[in-house]
Amino acid sequence: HAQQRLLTAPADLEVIVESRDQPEAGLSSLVALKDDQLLIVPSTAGRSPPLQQKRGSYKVVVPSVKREPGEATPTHGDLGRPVRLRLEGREREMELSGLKKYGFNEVVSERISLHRRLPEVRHPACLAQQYAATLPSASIIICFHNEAWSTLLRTIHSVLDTVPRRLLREVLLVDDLSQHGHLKSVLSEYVSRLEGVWLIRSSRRLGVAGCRALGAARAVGDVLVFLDSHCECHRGWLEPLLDRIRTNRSRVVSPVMDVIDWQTFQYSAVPEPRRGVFDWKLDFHWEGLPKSKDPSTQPIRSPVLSGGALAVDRHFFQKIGGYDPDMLIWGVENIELSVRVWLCGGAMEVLPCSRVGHLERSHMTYQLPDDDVVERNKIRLAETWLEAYKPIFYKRDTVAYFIQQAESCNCTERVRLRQRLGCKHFQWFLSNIVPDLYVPQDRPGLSGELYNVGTGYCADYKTVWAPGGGAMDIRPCSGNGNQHCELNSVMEVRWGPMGRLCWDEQRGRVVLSPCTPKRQTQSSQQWRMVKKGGQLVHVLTERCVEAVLGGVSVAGGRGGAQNVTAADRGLYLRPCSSDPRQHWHFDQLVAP
Ligand code: LR7
Ligand code: MN
Repeated sequence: HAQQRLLTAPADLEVIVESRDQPEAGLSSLVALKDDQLLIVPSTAGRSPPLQQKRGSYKVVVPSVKREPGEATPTHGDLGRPVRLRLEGREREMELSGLKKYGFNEVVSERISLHRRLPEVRHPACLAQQYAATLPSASIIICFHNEAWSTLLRTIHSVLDTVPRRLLREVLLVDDLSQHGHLKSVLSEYVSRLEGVWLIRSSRRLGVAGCRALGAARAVGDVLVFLDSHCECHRGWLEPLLDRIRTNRSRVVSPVMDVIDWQTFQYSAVPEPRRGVFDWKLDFHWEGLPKSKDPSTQPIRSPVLSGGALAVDRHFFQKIGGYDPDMLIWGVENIELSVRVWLCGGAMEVLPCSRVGHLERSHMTYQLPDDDVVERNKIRLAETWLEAYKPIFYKRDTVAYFIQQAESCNCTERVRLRQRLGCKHFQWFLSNIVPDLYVPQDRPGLSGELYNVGTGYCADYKTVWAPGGGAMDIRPCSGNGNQHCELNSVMEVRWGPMGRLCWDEQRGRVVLSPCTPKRQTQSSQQWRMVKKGGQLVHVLTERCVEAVLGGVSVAGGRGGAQNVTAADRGLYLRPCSSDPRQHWHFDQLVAP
């Protein structure tokens, strides 16, 4: 505590300073040695640079910050405004190393108050909403692994600043075996001074699901609220969640997850309404919905919820099996929980009047123990819940398929849980919760990698995935499932893990466009396979698909040979011939 106390500083002392009258100095500040003084600069990274000086007495000086008369609160990042710093020298170095270490600008974060105000982003109608006088109490569970000091503390304080005392049973911080020095005794000491906040340490790296399960096991509140360790809660965020659960204990609800920018910490409201979905590679996406006539205060049913902020009745959560304890480190646990909630008697919703900001990092900062962590979690999800639909996933993610072949997943416990709870079948989820999700047919001989005999390459897509579509490409066969496609019974060639893109024709090229409903009349998205010659015929023009590699000369339609550059590489429609570059077959990568 910096209040004019003398500190005795041994070498390499870490000094943490808190100033009551100058919150903008940050909770911890860069402490530089100047003569016999420790100078506190309102900027830093939670730790002082190691002091080179010997043991001695130092006076702590908090530099005064120029302020308008009567201005009590700091201005950096206030109301979610972007903070742009032009740093030089040592501070610039700190900025760059922070970016690398955390995937966000830690120096900016250090300059922002732990109690900053957020902009009002709720629909005006939300402000008039009434909630029951008596609401269930909440246990807020915040798991962290090597989180930065300022973001973790801002998360905690934003909870304490926004949740009425009567609704807050406790805040449980769960340390998932962090190594960073500032998360050790310094944090314990800091937390011990916060009423209602408890720190639990795990002696094993548990990962997101395991860590949350540990917190849940200790919690005593009526409702569990899981929160990422770098969030900022908007005023009034908790009441809508608790009220919705109060009226039906099997509802699992989430705020709208707004975005905090990793460079400037700007708070931005995301477009609404949106819901969470997954594709056939079992990856999670947010998806915008058409604006409905309902007022923007109404809950939005969501097939899947992200894990960033999630509220669930404690008894209901435990009854349906908590989090799958065998989910590794990171990923998929949110999809698994969502599917389970829907199939075992609950519902998932986003509540537009509840908003929480989540800091989106530029990159993932922790090392996963091996490359296949997410794949293994997907296998657990598939083996436990997908039943007959499993092969659709494995065909699009052959890495997962071969892992499962080599060491079959031990999911019997979870399958038994599914049976004990009498959960519905996955087919029910498909037809009732995601009726608009395309279910591939994957017919033998008409699905798989599309191999071109003339080039020895496979049909591919220029970029990974864009909602609008684009030109088809021809590339070396990948074998990993990313090039999987199918010719289905309505003559479409469907592409992409969502199955929403279809082969189409545009100026003589094969392109992808969003699939359109097929009527009686012929569509430009219809294709036919000639089994004997292996040709793929565009029904509307009666032309054949020909693979064209860059830098070679190909036979042009009527005009003879023409030069093709790398940029022109792709699939073209040409008069049908016996050219091997018009010869295709579907290669199955995994057993049906
Ligand atoms: O080993 C670990 N142990 C942990 O305790 C790894 C992580 N964690 C903590 C971590 O400190 C953080 O608090 O778990 C939380 C989630 O990890 P993040 O923040 O590193 O990852 P993320 O933001 O990409 O997380 C998303 O995916 C995760 C998959 O496991 C979880 O479901 C997160 O809740 C989820 N976050 C969001 O969905 C935020 C909202 C996104 C939007 C919009
Ligand atoms: Mn996160």
